Amino acid sequence: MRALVDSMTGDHPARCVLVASNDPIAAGLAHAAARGIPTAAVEHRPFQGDRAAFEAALLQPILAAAPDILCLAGFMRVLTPVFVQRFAGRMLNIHPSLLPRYPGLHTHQRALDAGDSVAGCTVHEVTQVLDDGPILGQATVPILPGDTAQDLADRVLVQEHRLYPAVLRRFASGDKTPLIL
Ligand code: NHR
Repeated sequence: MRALVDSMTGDHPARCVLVASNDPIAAGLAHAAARGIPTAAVEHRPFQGDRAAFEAALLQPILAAAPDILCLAGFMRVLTPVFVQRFAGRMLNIHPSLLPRYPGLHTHQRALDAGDSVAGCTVHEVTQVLDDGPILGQATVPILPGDTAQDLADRVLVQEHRLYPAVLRRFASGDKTPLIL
C-alpha cells in the first residue's frame, strides 16, 4: 500500500484519493494521513460474518472518494459478487504467488512443499472467483535451499513493492497487457 501511495507523484497518471482498511491500527492509515490522503477504517468484526453489511459500510467512504481504480493490498476479506461487480474491471489485487499456482492462503509454504525452484507475486484484476482474474503482471524470485516460508515471504515482498506500482502506472494509463518483471 505504502509503495503504491508513494509512487503516485509527478507524471504518474493517478493520485490516491483514499486509503481504507478493515483494521483501525493498520500502519498504512497513519502513513496516508501523514501525507494528507483521506483515510477510512471500517472494522469487519462488528458485522459478525455478515459480509454484505460490512461491505455496505466499507462502500460509503469509497463512494464519497469516487475512485476510478481500487487496489487491494493485504486486504484479507473475501469480497461478495455485489461488491466485485460494482468495480468490475477496475479493482486490482497483488497475490503472493505466481498465479494460477497457489490461489488462496499460505502460498509460500505451499510452494516450498511442492519443491518449486521459483516463486513470486502476481497483480490481477479482482473477479468473483478468488485470485482468478486477468493477470496484469508478475515478478519472480528464486527459491533457495533451506528457505523457510518467512524467508520466501520476505524475498517476494521486495518484488511486490516493485511490481504493484509498475502495474498500477500502466493500468491507470489504460495498458492492461501483462508486465513481466
Ligand atoms: N475477493 C474476491 N471476490 N476476489 C478476489 O480475487 C479477492 C477478494 C478478496 C481479497 C486478496 C486475496 C489474496 O491476495 C483478495 C482477492 C483473503 C482470502 C481469505 O480467504 C483469500 C484471498 C485473498 C485474501 N480470507 C478469509 C475470509 O474469510 C479470511 C482470512 C484471514 O483473515 O486470515 O474472508 O490472497
